[in-house]
Amino acid sequence: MRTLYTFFRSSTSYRLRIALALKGLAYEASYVSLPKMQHREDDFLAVNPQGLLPALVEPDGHVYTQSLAMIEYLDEAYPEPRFVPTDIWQRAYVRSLSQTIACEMHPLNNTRVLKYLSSRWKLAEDDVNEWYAHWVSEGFRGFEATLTQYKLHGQFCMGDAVGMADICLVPQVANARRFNCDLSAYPLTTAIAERAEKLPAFIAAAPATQADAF
Ligand SMILES: N[C@@H](CCC(=O)N[C@@H](CS)C(=O)NCC(=O)O)C(=O)O
Repeated sequence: MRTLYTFFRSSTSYRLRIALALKGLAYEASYVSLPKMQHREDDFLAVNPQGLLPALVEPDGHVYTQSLAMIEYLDEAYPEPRFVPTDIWQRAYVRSLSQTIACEMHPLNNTRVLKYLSSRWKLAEDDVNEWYAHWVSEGFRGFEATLTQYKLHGQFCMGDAVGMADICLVPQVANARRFNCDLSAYPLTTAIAERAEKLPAFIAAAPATQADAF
């Protein structure tokens, strides 16, 4: 059996829960609490020395870390349904959209960055929230503009098949909503996210449906 190390509110874990559900791959969840700092305890560091969620241990014992690398691994090992298209231009486009979220937005707004702003730089909660909203709007401005300009979207980010960009998008939109960000300037982006989050795999992966949710 494979094991996914996950925390319900971790958006990168959410990406992997969606990916596994879309591929129909069963897993045992091993819950690692970020607020309790369990991701920095020896038991978890023995699995992922980076001390970051998620981590996936496959039945052959191999450990996978870094969500985009994990999603692409799953796509190569279990090709149907595809997360990245076979066409190389479309594949680069899907990777680009995915990285807009995974590299331009998430790293600036993850837990350790927000905590550092308040602990080291003494930012008040409102200022931390403003920081968060600023990078959400920067990221989604670029995401929306890319969708608008290239017009490769259909029901989802790339045509009508759900894929890696949607897997990254839905957790980021959910997080932005949790921080009360105004997303009204990104109608294409939010419409795609709202369509995707209604799919059974996305519902099964949603934070509120996880056993460790509180
Ligand atoms: N680039 C990594 C980011 C992993 C990451 O930052 N995960 C968060 C949870 S969403 C985490 O473990 N945070 C712990 C912390 O910030 O201390 C990925 O895509 O997997």
